[in-house]
Order: sequence, then C-alpha cells, then structure tokens
Amino acid sequence: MKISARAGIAAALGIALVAGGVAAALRTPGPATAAGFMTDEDGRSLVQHGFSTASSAKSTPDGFPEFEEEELDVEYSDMGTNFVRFLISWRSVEPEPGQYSEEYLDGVQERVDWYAERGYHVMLDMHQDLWGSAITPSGMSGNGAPAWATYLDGLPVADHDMWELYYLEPGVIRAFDNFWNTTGAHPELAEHYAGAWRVVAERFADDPTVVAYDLMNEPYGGTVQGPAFEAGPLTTLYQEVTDEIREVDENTWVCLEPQAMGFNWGLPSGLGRVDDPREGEPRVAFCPHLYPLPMDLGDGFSGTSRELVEGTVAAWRSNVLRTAERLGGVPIILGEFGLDTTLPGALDYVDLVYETADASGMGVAYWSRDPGSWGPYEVDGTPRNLIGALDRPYPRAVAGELVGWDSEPERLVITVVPRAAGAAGSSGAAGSSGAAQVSEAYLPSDAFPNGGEVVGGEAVEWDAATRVLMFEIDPGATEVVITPR
Ligand code: MNI
Repeated sequence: MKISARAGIAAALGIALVAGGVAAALRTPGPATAAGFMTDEDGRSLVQHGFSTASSAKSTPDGFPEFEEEELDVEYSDMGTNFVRFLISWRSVEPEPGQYSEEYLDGVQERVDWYAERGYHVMLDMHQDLWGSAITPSGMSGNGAPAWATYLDGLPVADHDMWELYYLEPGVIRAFDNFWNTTGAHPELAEHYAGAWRVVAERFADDPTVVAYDLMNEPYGGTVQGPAFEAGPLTTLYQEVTDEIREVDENTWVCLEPQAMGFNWGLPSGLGRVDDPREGEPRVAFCPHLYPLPMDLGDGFSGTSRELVEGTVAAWRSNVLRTAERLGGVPIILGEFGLDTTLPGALDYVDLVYETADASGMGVAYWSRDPGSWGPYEVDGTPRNLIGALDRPYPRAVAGELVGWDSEPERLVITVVPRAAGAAGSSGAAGSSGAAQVSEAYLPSDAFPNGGEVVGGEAVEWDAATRVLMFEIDPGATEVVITPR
C-alpha cells in the first residue's frame, strides 16, 4: 500500500495520541464490565456473536449485500453465530426526497426473515462512509447518503489510494457541514435522515428479530471534530432520531456510535447522553468500532505493531466502558473490528479482541461477512483461517445477571451475580414458566462433540444439530464452568 507524506504525519500524530490515551487509561481505571445487556422476552441477558453483512451492500445498485440465504446456513454451521449487523442505507430508503422505497424495505424484510427462521437477532446499520457515492463523478468512493442530499458547494474532491484520505477533501467536509447544519444552509437534511429512520422503524417495530438500530455508521463531523462534534451536533441528531423512532417503535434498541476518527484508535469520546422517551427502562446501547492505527497502516500483530495494538485495545476498552457508563450504564456491542488475516499474528489479534469483549460483557460483530482476505471464506467459498478463531464457545442467553465470560477452546466460564434460592431465575420459581430460567451456550463441534458438563449449574438439554446446550444456574453460584463431556 502506498502511503503519502500526509498520511505518514497523520499516523505519527495518531500514535502519539494513542500512546497518550493509554497513559490516561492506566491512570484512571473505569468500570470493569458493561452495566447492562439487551434482554429477550423472558428477561434473559443476550450475547451477540456475528458479522457485519456486508460491505458489498455499499455499492450494489439495489443496496443489498451479495449474500444468499444458503450462506447463512454455512455461517451457522461453521461458527454458530446468532446475530447480524445488517447494512442498510439512506440512499436506498429515501431515493428521492420524501419518497421512500417500499420495494427496498420488502427486500430488507425478506433478509431479516432468513435470520428470523434461524433464531438470529438483527441490528440494522444505517451505513455511510465518506458521506455518499455522489462525492465524486465516478460514484466509486463514498456510500450511504443519497445524491440529492449531497451538497459539495462546488468544492473539490481529489482522488486517493487510501480511502480514509477522502475525509480530508474540502468537498466531503462541506457535505458533512451541510448535514450537521454547521453551514446554516441545510436544516432539512437531518430532518430527512430522522424521517428515513422513522420509516424503517415503522416497518420493523413489531418484528422481534430486529432488536436494534445502529443510528449512523462511523459519524464524521466535517469542520467540527472531537468532543465538540460528539457532545454537540452528533448527540443532538441522535436525540432527534431517537424521538422520531419512538413515535412509531417503543421496543427496538437504538445503538449509538461515537465519532470514528480517534475513538477507533483508542481515544476517548465526548458523546452525550440521549434520553429515551419510551415508557419503562431506556433502550439505548453503545456500538463502538475498533481499528488500531498501526493496523490501518497495513501492519499485522507482530513486532512493534503488536505492542502498540495491545496498548490501543486496553485504552479502547476502558474508554468504551467509561462512555457506556456515562450514557446510562448501557449495553455494549462492538459493532466492527476486523483485519486482513493473512497478516502475521492476525488470529492472535482476533483472540485478544474476543477475550477483551468477553471479559467486559460486549457483543461482537466482526467486519465483515464479505469473502476475501478479511473474511471467513474465499470468493469461491473455501473456508479461511478466520473461522477457527471465530468458532468459539459463548453464552447466547443467560437467565440472571450476567457479568462477563471467558472462552477458551475447551472451557467456557460464565460469571454471574449470584441469586438467592427461589428468586427469579431459579428453576421451579412459583408462578413462572420453566423456559424462562434456562440459559443457553453455543459449543463448537471440534472441542465439544458430545456437549458439555456443567459445574455451578445443571445441563438440561443438548441439541447436537445446533450445538446449543441448555442449562440452569445453581442458586448462589458466581460462576458456571462448561467443559466437554
Ligand atoms: O478506520 C476507519 C476510519 C479511519 C479514519 C476515519 N476518518 C479519517 C474520519 C474514519 C474511519 N474505519 C474502519 C472501517 N470502517 C468501514 C465500515 O464502517 C470499513 O470499511 C473500514 O475498514
């Protein structure tokens, strides 16, 4: 990969900033784990394991990923996923101002149903990178926003080899400044964006498979950057979109991303709290991304890069937990991390990220489900090395108060807040159905061919076809340990 002098300087600056972030993280230890989880109808804590599906949706004319139903069966059988961060786009929902595409929403529904039939949950991700495809005449660079919402005001957008550098182009910065109304010229754009979300929420409000809306992929502030952007226009937009969604949908979680630049590298966020107008407990979550800077620059996880990346992951974790606490003790889903797994040490990095997410109580969506060097399969469908790293034991649903878990190839340790005998979550509690007290863990076939032995609880049922173990947790237990039987 060719790296320009400007990128080199940006990189050096970034590394200095990240090093500063690490020092800050070590000085002020924050919360150790997420304070909340999304829950199912029975109140069980849900853990998400899956992919962002898929990058190909950014550029297909119909806005759908190049992904077929059969591929979902293959994915389940290879990795036991239960979740997808499914890419949708503003350009597809609202192709002309105020005109919404029912045909597109039908297509999204059709795909959501594939997941529903297999017991998955879906988070719809309103994706954008570099604003939209209308930033250049070729349409080859950005994605997300419709052409009619793209106001470059005559400013140039030069071509680059490294895609991130388009973010520094005057025309792209202006497109964002118009959206956030920093220019004062286009207050209608954010209203349209919230309106597009309302239409999506109207469609999926009563669909139990769609559990969350990721309100904006990798937000970028144009000329307003960092905490000024996050605490200002970004928090304001999230509040407006949340209010609009709640007019039609009281149930689905809204998931907030921080500014991508900086946070993805381990720096803190200035995102403000969003109030959920729904009745009852708020359903707001935090969906950050993780892309350590040395890896953006094409390094693997070895040598000097390995130490910088380890420092980044530690700083990122503490900033994620601190931000989630500030947002109200909200659930966390790592919405994107990923890398070219042909790089040295790549699978060790994947392990490190899962260990970090597991110990902190975060769901994970790997970037991405596309074939090729970052993905689980080659273009011809041949399985890649990533599969072994992603096919790990994990708790899918836990009855009771989940804290975190530790997943080794032949051992899954689930940490919970102990409950008293007879309290909600115990088997045979008066007046509640048996099903609500059962927890579920996914156990890979290689290490757990016959299911699992449970210490700190009791195995109830092993489904050899789905490789899901149902189990109950003993009253008073702080830990459930599952090993192969
Ligand atoms: O790493 C980034 C990223 C770097 C820099 C910037 N700015 C300069 C604003 C923004 C974002 N993004 C990583 C991944 N995110 C997209 C999809 O959301 C993936 O294609 C990237 O690999």
